[in-house]
Amino acid sequence: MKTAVIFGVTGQDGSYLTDLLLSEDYKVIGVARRSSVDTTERIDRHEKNNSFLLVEGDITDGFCVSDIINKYQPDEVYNLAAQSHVGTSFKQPTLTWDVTAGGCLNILEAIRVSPRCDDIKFYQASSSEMFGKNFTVTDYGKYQDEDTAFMPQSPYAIAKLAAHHLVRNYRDSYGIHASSGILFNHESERRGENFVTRKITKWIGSFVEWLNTNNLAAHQLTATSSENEKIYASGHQESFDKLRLGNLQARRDWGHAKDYVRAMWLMLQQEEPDDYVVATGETHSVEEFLEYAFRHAHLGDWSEYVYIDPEFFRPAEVDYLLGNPSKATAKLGWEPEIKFQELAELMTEADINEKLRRPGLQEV
Ligand code: NAP
Ligand code: F7E
Repeated sequence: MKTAVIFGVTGQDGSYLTDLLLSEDYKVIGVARRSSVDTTERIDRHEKNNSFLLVEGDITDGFCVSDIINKYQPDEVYNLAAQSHVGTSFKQPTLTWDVTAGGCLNILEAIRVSPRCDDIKFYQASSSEMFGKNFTVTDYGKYQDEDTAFMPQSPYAIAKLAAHHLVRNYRDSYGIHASSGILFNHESERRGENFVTRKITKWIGSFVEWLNTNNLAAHQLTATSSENEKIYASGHQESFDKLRLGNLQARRDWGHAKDYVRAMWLMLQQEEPDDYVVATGETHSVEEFLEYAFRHAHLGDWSEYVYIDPEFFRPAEVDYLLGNPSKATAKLGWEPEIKFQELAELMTEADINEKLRRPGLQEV
């Protein structure tokens, strides 16, 4: 039985990777940082599984990371821990740097000094944000792949790029089996609630619940101008706060997290370590996500419900991401199963069902 340590186990990807590794018969050591409230909701389903152990740890504490590596003697180490919100990284750049860049260095050092250094395979969660404003232009269009130059646009992306270079440097310098997955945006029903896709579907879930509670149908709502911050229903006192969003024109290559953790695992099953772009090969705007989600919820025109709030614009934006995953497909045999429309519909349905507690539809 192989042993894997997952840093960032309480996050979206950590929970899907735990599902995958347990199904592959691993012993999984999940590392969660201390918190004043419970953060383990996404992995509670494994609480009673003897192959799953939750331990306390913080990647900014190098001694703690070393202790964990030495105590559990893992075959594979996955670093999914990060301050992962791009907008927050502008407000907390130092913390973002310490966790997202420094934390990765602490893990690499713990592996380097471990007597089992040669037996440990390491995965680093790199990000398409590292490309920032850059893309490769060809006759077939513009995209990002492993050869596209990086031009990061946020403290988060810069910290991720530092970690990315550290991984390459430790691989070249010490022969560590260390791979980075340059993953494009991936979402799910378990996505954090302040990323744009989940923020949209979570709002739809709450709004549908409000309509139901007040016995209202979408056509009874008073048409509101885009400056208005609330939605009113004719003949009713109640109002509902509009969905407040920032830049709707940004384009992303969005896939499903369940597919993407499979790519992480495949990277560590390879003889040689390497870096791979993981993406769907499609790009869509935030506006398109709104269109699909509102249409699926039968709410009509999304623009009636959205208030554009300057608060959610970033000091610098990444306008266009479209990944070319050809290398991952050729070398890992990886392909995404869920694409944009299905993703938007799955997430919308899950958030509506959660609010209405309708039986029948299950989370994937
Ligand atoms: P997430 O949901 O935000 O999860 C981040 C995880 O890191 C959480 O478990 C969090 O713990 C943990 N963490 C934060 N600071 C820590 C610290 N000091 N010590 C230990 N753990 C700490 O992110 P995700 O979407 O699953 O993404 C996983 C990784 O992939 C991240 O590194 C992210 O930057 C990267 N990535 C994500 C995407 C994407 O689209 N999802 C794309 C490319 C790369 P708490 O639960 O306590 O907060
Ligand atoms: O923003 C725009 C925003 O925060 C997507 C992380 O997982 O993927 C993620 O980073 C776009 C941006 O994701 C709101 O300006 C508009 O253009 O969902 P997001 P992200 O910044 O792309 C990468 C690959 C990672 O590595 C990161 O860890 O949507 N947007 N209005 C908004 N974004 C948010 N969050 N909230 C809004 O209200």
